[in-house]
Amino acid sequence: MSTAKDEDSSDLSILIQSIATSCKYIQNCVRKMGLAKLGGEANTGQNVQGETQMKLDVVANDVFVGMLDTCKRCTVLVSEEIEDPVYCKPSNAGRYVCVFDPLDGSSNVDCGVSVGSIFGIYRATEKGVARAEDALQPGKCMVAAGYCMYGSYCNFVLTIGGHVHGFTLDPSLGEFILTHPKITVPKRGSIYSVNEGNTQFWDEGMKTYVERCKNQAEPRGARYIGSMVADIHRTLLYGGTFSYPSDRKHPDGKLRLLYECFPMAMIVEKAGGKASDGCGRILDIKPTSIHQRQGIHLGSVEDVDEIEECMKNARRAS
Ligand code: P6P
Repeated sequence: MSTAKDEDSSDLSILIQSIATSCKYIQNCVRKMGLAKLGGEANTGQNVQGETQMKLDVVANDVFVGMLDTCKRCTVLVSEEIEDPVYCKPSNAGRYVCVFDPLDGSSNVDCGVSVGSIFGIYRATEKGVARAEDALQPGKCMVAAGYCMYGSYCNFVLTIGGHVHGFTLDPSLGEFILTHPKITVPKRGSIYSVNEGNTQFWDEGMKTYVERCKNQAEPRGARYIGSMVADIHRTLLYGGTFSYPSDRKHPDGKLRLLYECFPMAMIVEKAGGKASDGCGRILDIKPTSIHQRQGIHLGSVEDVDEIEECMKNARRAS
């Protein structure tokens, strides 16, 4: 006889499979974009973020919403592309909340830069009952998180609370194959990743950290792709740091807390790394709105510790 725990894990497995299937469809669209005339802007104006929607943003969002509603395992969906939460109809309502950015970095897609889908999964407080507040749980309450990078290879990276594993899509089989078991972030890295075009807007602590990276005996390598999934995937595998700090131009940061920062923070932490807002743990934050933005630093523990030290010293000196 199946127990409640068995049903829970079965439902989570079905939900994750639905996400993986959505990612397979999206990667196929990304690969064929130029040929299928899926490039360029969607002519739908700006999305809730005030960003111009690309055709692939609309396709990716429709695929995620359609798959996650019909898989009958969710109560509430939050998408970067949709202003309000989507409440699954009672006949489809399950036991999970899924938050996602269906195609992050899409402004890069026309020039062939790697992009990706990001998702996080929470348990609903009551099976089958859609509640808005269930989408505003702290990141540490997530039961699973992951992303799919559409790059030189298509990699589905996932944690369900234990290790972080990476699965590479075999196009000939149409299946994700385990290629990166138990991904572990090096304790220290030799790369820093931040948009230095914003230097004039940073606080002193961030300026100090980047100067340290440049002026040490063996200078760190600067790498910035401008597509969060690609920058995080590199940081996860090679170590170092990725930062999008809050600054005078982005007082609350640019990246969205719920479906960008939280999932990436869970993945990096479960891989032995660290995710900070500059002084505290990202996953401890309790969101107040579904599209709120957040400054973030994540990657190798010792490197993120160094960023926090620079921030603390700057606050003391001010
Ligand atoms: P900037 C892409 O638009 C995105 O949301 C993330 O994928 C990426 O890390 C960030 O914005 C890049 O922002 O201001 O450096 O171009």
